Amino acid sequence: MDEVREIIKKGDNFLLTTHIHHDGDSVASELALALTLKKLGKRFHIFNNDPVPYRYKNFPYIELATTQPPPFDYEFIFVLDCASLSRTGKIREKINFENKTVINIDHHMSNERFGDINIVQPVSSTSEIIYDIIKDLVEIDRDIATYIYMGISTDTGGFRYPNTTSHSLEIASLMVKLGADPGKIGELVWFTNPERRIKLLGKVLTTLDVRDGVAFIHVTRRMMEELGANEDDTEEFVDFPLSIEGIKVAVFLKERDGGVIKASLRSKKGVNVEKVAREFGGGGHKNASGFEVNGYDMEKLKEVLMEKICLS
Ligand SMILES: [Mn+2]
Repeated sequence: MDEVREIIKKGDNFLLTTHIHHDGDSVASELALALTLKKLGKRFHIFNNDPVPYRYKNFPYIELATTQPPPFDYEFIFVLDCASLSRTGKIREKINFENKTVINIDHHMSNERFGDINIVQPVSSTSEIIYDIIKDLVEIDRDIATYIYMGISTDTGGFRYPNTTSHSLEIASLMVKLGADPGKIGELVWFTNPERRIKLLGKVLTTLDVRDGVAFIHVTRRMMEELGANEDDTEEFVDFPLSIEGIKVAVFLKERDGGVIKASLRSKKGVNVEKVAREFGGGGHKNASGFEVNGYDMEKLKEVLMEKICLS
């Protein structure tokens, strides 16, 4: 960590990126680091595969998270909240890694340690690690505090998931003291849904299929097209099947273009779904993982998953 702090102090050209299909923590860790670099008067640029999802659109300085290549040459590349370089999507092909120092900061234990410097810790969120890095570098203002709080609160499902620790809560508390507003952040993230999202949720919940402690839901391209919805609109849908009493694993299958199915897995009661995702070339955490496959229909994939999910 000291090494990264030295780089931030001494360096001047930083490129920041994160994983495809952002979530709160990926946006928050990028912006918290970017606003720190801004305070220090450094040159930086955020270059992402995807635009920022609607639910983060009213956060401060969110326009800094671009899908445009950097306008200057950079020396250091921060890859945040990203277990492998392929998870950056097209960014991996669009940026020049030659003679650059790659700094990999993540909390996924499946992380491939692809950086020149790797900071991989089993904490709630990448935002939590970013806090530990920047806390002595700058005075944390309200905007930075807002992002750190948002990243921790989204990756812990509003401080409800087992990855919530006293350290995450301590940082969250400190961020509130420094100006983060839990009610306002909660409203922006969880109570600013577009109508189409709730209509889509209604359709998706009709697909609920419970088999021996495993609950499946799915969404098809057609269901999304009918409502003008996109995949961002399905974020956290998987929490609904997981909320059923007695369910140990919830699986959300999303049909993507070209016959690809994206699977999101969540578990309770100590069941390890990271192992299952890894068998399909994916990854994540013990309680939350995901993967993509080609060549399966929903039914076949459910059957194969039932075999692989070991409810010990
Ligand atoms: Mn994360």
